[in-house]
Amino acid sequence: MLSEKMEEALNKQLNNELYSAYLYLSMSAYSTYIGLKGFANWFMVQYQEETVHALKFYNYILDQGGRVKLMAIAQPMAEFKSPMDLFEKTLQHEKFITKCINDLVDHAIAEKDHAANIFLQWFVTEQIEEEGNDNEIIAKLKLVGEDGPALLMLDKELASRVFKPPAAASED
Ligand code: OFO
Repeated sequence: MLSEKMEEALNKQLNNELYSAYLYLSMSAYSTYIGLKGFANWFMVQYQEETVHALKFYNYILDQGGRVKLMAIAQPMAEFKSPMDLFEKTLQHEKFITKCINDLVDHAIAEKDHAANIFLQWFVTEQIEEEGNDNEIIAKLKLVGEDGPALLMLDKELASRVFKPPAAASED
């Protein structure tokens, strides 16, 4: 069972996750446009992961007898300065999402909503991985600098990322 306030907060996060998907789809398109197909693949996988995150909120709200209220998704940015800019903006966005998840956990604890708290723990762990991935790629981009061949090697590495649906994502 969900309180009205918790239902509203979870719907807001469902919207945030859909925005995340939209943002990374935009970044994927930009990467393809500038000739970095590996970067484009990385962001396309990220887009798919965010869609799964959104569906987890969608399913959880319904499982708890709540109402899903889909809201307008904000327009994501389409222009970026460089590959480094893409990942700095990605990290910045993921830090925002981490704060949203932490606020939701605080909310669940304050309401003694143990089910929501347990549900949200998956996202707490996921955010550690998300920020870690971004920090790792930013560190590599710092090493690459202005070196074209090194950038193409990193592009090749990012081309190998494969979408793996998290366990039971379609049901949870
Ligand atoms: Fe990027 O983790 Fe969801 O939003």
